[in-house]
Parts: sequence; structure tokens; C-alpha cells
Amino acid sequence: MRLLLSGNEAIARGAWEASCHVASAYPGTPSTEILENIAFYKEIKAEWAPNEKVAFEAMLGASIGGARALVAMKHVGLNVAADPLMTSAYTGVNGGFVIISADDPGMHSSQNEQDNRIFARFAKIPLLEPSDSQEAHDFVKLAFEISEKYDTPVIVRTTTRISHAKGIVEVDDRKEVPIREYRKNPEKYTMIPAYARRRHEILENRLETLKNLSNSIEINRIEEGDNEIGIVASGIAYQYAREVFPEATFLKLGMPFPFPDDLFRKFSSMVKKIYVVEELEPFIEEQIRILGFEVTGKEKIPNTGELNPQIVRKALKNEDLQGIPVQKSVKRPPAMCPGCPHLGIFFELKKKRINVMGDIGCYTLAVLPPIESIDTTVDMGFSVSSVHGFNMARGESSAKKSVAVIGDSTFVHSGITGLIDIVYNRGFSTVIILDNHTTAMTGHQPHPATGRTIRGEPTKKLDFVELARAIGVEDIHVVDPHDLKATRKALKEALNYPGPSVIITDRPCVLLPDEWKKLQKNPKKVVDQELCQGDKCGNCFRLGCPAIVWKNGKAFIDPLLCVGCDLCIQTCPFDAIHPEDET
Ligand SMILES: Cc1ncc(C[n+]2csc(CCOP(=O)(O)OP(=O)(O)O)c2C)c(N)n1
Repeated sequence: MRLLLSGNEAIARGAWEASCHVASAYPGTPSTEILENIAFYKEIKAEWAPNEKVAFEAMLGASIGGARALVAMKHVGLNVAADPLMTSAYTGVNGGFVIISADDPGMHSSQNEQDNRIFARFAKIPLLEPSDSQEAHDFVKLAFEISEKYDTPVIVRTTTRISHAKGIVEVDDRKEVPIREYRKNPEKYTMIPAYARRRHEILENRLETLKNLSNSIEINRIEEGDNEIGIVASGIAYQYAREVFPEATFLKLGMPFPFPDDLFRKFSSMVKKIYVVEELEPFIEEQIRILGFEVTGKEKIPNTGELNPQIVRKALKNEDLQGIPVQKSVKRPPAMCPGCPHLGIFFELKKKRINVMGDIGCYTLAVLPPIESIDTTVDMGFSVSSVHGFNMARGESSAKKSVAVIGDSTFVHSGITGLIDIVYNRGFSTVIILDNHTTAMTGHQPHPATGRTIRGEPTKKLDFVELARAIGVEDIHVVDPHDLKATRKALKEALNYPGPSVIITDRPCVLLPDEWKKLQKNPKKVVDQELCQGDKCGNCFRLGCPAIVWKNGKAFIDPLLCVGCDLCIQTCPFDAIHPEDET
């Protein structure tokens, strides 16, 4: 049977066919849909984990327990899971263990564009790199086989174009593989130094064996063309290079690590000039140079951003882009949604000129005009830990004008330990948890504080107030961020409190179906053009609600965008905004 599948859907299907028993992930673009799709297969136990390290460890545990296990994450997620990743190469597996790393060259939705192929070499774990949906499907199945045969985790690395583009996939049925027997084996699974030293040797030997596999496996192959130009490529870069050099001889690498040295030597003897076409780092190029070969690679091909056929053509054929149609789309900068519950708190923070240590989520958009009230964003959890450091640097008085803002999902992911640090080290910082009851940024996935599982079943709900109390926070405020007066009051009290404070802004995301339905019952808001002071005031505009626009020098609320909340009414000092049915 053939299906039209995105790379992520194809990975889910491949995992199901390969008798994957358990899967876990933390959402992150471009990987999110892998677990969302796996959750449709009832034979696979699927879970959202609080973060990638937990997801990784749970799946390594499942593998040790004999199950075929898959963990998926975006590229930066593998940084969070790097600790178990490195040592999982030592322990090896029992049931097959597949790690999906979905990278994001071009940073469509990420804070950096690191090339996670390097993690494979760093951890000494075999790496598979699909070039389309069919390969995404096939390589996941292959990865389970390799994992069990060679007793190793296997990384399957995709990039945004592979994850999200759709292609025809020849699919199969699930072939059930039983859960393997578990035998106690501390010398394999308990990495005290005495055992780990031995395991390190086993790992090095395993790499040699895997090199042989890489030289002979069908997914590393020479595709013969003319002998003028030979191109080495993997992943999506292979497709771009194929389009630009249809006549060339290719070394197509589905398994770029361990590198197939002998296969490369054979390929190099067949062609006069060699190009390496790869996105981001010179990962393949360096392995070739180590063998002593001269190739053309990163001195011509950019090591930042995504590639495309035009860039490859320009770099290697020096052909101008003129005459080649380049698809252009209108740029639409991201913005917070009309009525977003995050708007209220940022309005107040901006008014008070507070230093805001930011985090990652929809609310990061508060860095942009007209809100402009986020000072920093680095990684998930950074806000909470860094506000403590910031206040250490600037002294106790800094705590009266500095806060951390962090979304509910991000707080569960990696904000909790930062808060423990503040309390433990007698800090005095204020942490604002923006609780919109969902992981909005990545498409509304549930998390432990929503009380729902990935399949929507009810479960225990993590209670932020109880949690903060258990950590030792004594000053805790829960406010509705659509109530600006209450928000202002909580902020004032927390900033003046001589110790750690937590404010929880509690209001569901406007795009959650129940909340959306509720808001639809409210009347839209309108601006009385006579009362509005326009440019002389501009207060409502500073809210950053996209429904509020300028028209003829006055504020105007776009009725198609207004969701009917009454945030803007509270910002107007001239009572110029009111519900439409009061006109
Ligand atoms: C280590 C890591 N994992 C995943 C992501 C992707 N990601 C960015 S923010 C975010 C969570 C956003 O949810 P929340 O904190 O609740 O804020 P909201 O978007 O709902 O406002 C996720 C999953 C990431 N950037 N880094």
C-alpha cells in the first residue's frame, strides 16, 4: 500500500511496523508530530515526558527491559538528553533503541541551528540520515534492526524539510516482535568506573564493526553517472545536489557515521573532482579530509542556514540566480494572538520598566515591538536560573525590578530546579509562571500540569501552588492576567517581598477549544473615535494585541481579529473602548 506521508508521519508508521512497543518525547519543532502520530497506534505505549532527558531515560529503561523503544526530540532537546545519550553508547541496549533528532537548519522555530550529526560522532553511536519520507520510514525500521544486532542505540537525524515535506511512501504491516527477556547484567548496565572501562573498549570495537557495516550497507551507495564530478551528500542536501547535477556520480550516504572509508576510496577512484554538499557543519567533509583526500565543500557552500538548489547551483556552478525562478512569499512576522493571556502581564512589566529574564514559548514574542519587554532568551529554563544569577550580580535591590517569566510547560521541563536553587541559596527573585494550561507554542500538547495524557485521558495534575510551597516559596500569588489591576497588585507585592516569590498567571490559551467557545459569547470591543486621543496616548497599542491597529491617527479594533476579551478596555485612560453592543 502507498500513502502520502510527511517525514514525521513516515517515522511513526515505520516505528509501528517495526513493532516499536513504547515511545516518548517532549514536543519541539520540527519533531512534534512524530509522537502525535505514534499515539494513534494503539499497539505502542506513547507518552509526553516532562523533558527530553526524562523521555530518553524512560526509553533507555524500556529498552533495557526488553522493549523496542523510540525517543524523539528537536535538536536542542538532545542537549538536554546529552548526559544519558553519552553513556547509553556504553551500556548498549536490549530491545532496539532508536533516537530521533529533528534538526532545524535555518531556524524556522529554534534558538540555534546546531548540527546534531556531530552528536553521533561524539557519542560514537551510528547515524542514519533519510533524504525523503520513504527513507524516513525505511530507516527507522532499519535502525531497530541495527540497534539489536549491534547492541547500540541508533540516531536517526532528520531536518525540517524532511520532517514536514510530504512524499509517497510504500508501507507495510506491523510485524510483531516479542519483548525480549531481561537478564540482570550489572557489568553491562551499571556504569561504575571498573565496568565502564571495559564497556568503553567494547564500544570502540563495536565502532569498527559498524564501519564494516557502513561500507557494505545498501543505503550507502555509489550512483554512477559521468566521471567529471563526484558528489558526496546525505539527507535533504542529496536532493538539492541531484537537482543541480543530474548527470554526476553520487556517493549517497544514508549512514554517514561511522564513515564508509573503503566505499569512499572506491568512489574517489571513479571521479575527477569531488564536491561535498551538506547543510551546516562540514561533517562528511572532515571525515574525508582525515582520510587524506582533497574535496570542495565548505569553502564554497555556506555553513549557516538551509541550502536549496539555487544556493548549491550558485556555489558550485557559479551560475547566477537570474533566470531561475525563486519562489518568494510575503513575510509575516510572528505575533501574539489577539486576547492572548500573556499580554496583560507584559503590559504591566513594560510600564514598570522591569528587567525580564525570558524563556522559550509563545511569550518570547514579547521581545518584539510594540511590547518589547523581554531582556534575554537562551534555552528552556534559563529565565529562572538566570534571574537568580542576575540578582546575585546586581544586588538585593535588583530583585525589586527584575523577574523571570516562564511558560507552564517550560517550567515543568526545566524551571523547577532553578526555583529550588533560588530558595536553597536564600535568593530573593520573583518567578512568574505563565500558566495558559497548555504547550501552546508547539501546537497545544498536554503536559503534567494540564491533568491530561497524550491521548487525552485524565491523570494526576501537577499543582504549581503546592509545588512552589513544597520547594519552600512562601510568597505565592495566583492571578488572572486579564485582570490588570490584580496583576499589577501581585507584581508590586512580589517585587517588594523580601524573599523568593512566585506569581502564577492563570488563564487558558485563547486557542484552546473550550476557551475559544467561551470568548465567542462575549461582545467584540470598539473604539469611540471621538474619545480616543490617538497618537497622544497610544496606551492600548502598547498592549501588543494584533486586533488593535491605527486608522486615521486613532486606535481601531479589527472586528475580525477581536476575540471579545476586555483587556484593552482596562488600558484606556479615556474610557474610549467599550463592548460593541453598548454603542
Ligand atoms: C530543549 C527544548 N525542547 C523543546 C523546545 C521547543 N519548545 C520551545 S518552547 C516550548 C514550550 C512552550 O510551552 P509553554 O512554556 O507552556 O509556553 P506557551 O508557548 O504555552 O506560552 C517548547 C516545547 C525547545 N526550544 N527546547
